[in-house]
Amino acid sequence: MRSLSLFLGLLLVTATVHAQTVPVEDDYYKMITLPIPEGVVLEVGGLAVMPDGRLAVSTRRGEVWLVENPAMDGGGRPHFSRFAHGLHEALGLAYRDGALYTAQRSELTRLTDRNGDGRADRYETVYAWPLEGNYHEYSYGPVFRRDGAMLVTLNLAWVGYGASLSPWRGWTLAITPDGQMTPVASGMRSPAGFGLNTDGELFYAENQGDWVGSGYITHVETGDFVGNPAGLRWSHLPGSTLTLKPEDIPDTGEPLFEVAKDVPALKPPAVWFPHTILGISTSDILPDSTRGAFGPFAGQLLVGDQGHSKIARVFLEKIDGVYQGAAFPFREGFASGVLRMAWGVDGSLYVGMTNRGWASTGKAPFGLQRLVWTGKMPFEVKTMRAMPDGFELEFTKPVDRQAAGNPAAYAVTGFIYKYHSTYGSPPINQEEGRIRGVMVSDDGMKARLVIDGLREGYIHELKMPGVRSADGLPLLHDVAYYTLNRIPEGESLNLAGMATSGNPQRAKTAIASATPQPKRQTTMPAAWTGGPDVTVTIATEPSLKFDTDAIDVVAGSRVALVFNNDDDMLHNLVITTPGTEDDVAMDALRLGLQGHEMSYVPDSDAVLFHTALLEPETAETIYFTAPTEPGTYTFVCTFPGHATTMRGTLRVTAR
Ligand SMILES: [Cu+2]
Repeated sequence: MRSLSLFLGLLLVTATVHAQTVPVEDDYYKMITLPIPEGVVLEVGGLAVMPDGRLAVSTRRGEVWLVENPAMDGGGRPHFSRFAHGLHEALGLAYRDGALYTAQRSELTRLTDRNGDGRADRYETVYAWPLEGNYHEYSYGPVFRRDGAMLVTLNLAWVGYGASLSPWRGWTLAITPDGQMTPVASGMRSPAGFGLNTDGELFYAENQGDWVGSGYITHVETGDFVGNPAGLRWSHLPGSTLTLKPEDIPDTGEPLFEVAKDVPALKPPAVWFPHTILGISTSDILPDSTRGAFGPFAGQLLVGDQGHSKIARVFLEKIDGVYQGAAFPFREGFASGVLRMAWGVDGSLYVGMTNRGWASTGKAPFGLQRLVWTGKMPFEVKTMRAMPDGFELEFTKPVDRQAAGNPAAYAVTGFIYKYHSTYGSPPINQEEGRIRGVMVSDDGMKARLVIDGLREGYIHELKMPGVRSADGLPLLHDVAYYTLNRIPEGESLNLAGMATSGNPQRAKTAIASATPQPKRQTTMPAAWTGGPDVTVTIATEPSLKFDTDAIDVVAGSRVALVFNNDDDMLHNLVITTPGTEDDVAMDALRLGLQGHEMSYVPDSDAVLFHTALLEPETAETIYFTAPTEPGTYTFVCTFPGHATTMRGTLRVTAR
């Protein structure tokens, strides 16, 4: 009886907490939207805060705007004035000594206002590079290095795969203010974001694609090769810091850290961002240099994501001279695709956005927002450090020692991605680790986990659903992804006196893989001796769209549907029962680590028919008998983030 009332009491507490008091990100970090004057297309490519607090914004459309009073102090509105125009896709901006510097497609440019009228009257080429003209040849930067040189990164072209069509595409370059260029490193595919950490070390953010299984950030040093071989075709040029050739890179699908054992110049990522979970397109990297003005994460990195309109947080540490660390969710819900971040003079964060004609979960085509810490302390894992036999978590607030000391409060899974010329990768080699024990510090600020089954080179997902703060709250984000490049040497913890897991089951369990998918028939059924009644072809269009809004088929007819993915990213095509397409898309998003291998098709009665998840420039034909019930069905791409724009109607008409 007592246990029943205790149980009911717990239920009540849980219900109350859920109804009223479970905090959300917005309780700690407020988003403030800056009003942009009508007619200004502020597709943000670069942000720079001037010493006087004005915010300079460069745009994909080739303009530079100066924003006075961006913090809207005293309730005043920001004032926008145009500083420069006519630039070719200005995807970065930096301020130094009275000048603004921006990377255009083909050059690094210095903009100065000599007569002080608030408009640039001098556009100077600092250094120019060749350009082939492919749409995907973005140029980013600059970021000032501590020695005063400016860093610029050059995107690969896209010709059905990443290609370096002109010298130094796929490289990071260092350029001095007087125009001396030195190549730094190669292997970049789509290096939209890069920045220095608080120690002045360079990190760049990569986007999933060919040779890139998932997004990541990599520590970049002179002479590094960071993954995509296309840029290596220029390694013979004078000044190259590499001797590797594209053909030196084996295309086996082995994980990158394994290949790096045979290719010493190949640098594994410092921290991976699991695709569709922590984002789909990593962008800017900005260290928290606010010394506490922005909250408890001083010194850590913020990393933007364009497609998911959000920002992740990264704790880095160095083991045996190698960077590694944990990525955590931080703040989602921005108005458009997050591309750039910059600190305001008051320690708030300006976030510059564009969806670049692609799409993002934030629906606006562009925007400018400011993120302000409310001063309230979120309950978060502040740091996560590798230990010889597990991890040490440090919290922002004291934990409930009993809850956080229970091994069942945690779950750990290791996995990694393939390294190959194919676009993207599913998570592979998944294995659960076993939490052998947990020791919580006396002050409740730290938990030491002893774990069986940690693997060097692997990403470790740590879920912490059972952890509670001393005042009863769940973690604001109860998951972390730690990239374990090195397991530190040292003494393992003595488990005596620790809470240990009572379940001595298998230390390593391969997770069940691919479920059968009978709703996808890719060969014509033998019974269709006369062939299909109708063959329909649907292709893709840029900006996350199908090229077909609606198709008509007769109820019960035999349909061959050709889905031709001629886009530059992964897509599927899923036909759903009427009115369920949004639920199916949401279920696909929740598949998490299992999503890729399931082609982002949830196991649901609402899914009628579907294709596989198709690589760029591939096609698949599926065969199905149209529903016998006339009506309006929807076809949709359920790859996370695509469903809002990538959908059409299947009209089934009566026979
Ligand atoms: Cu799609």
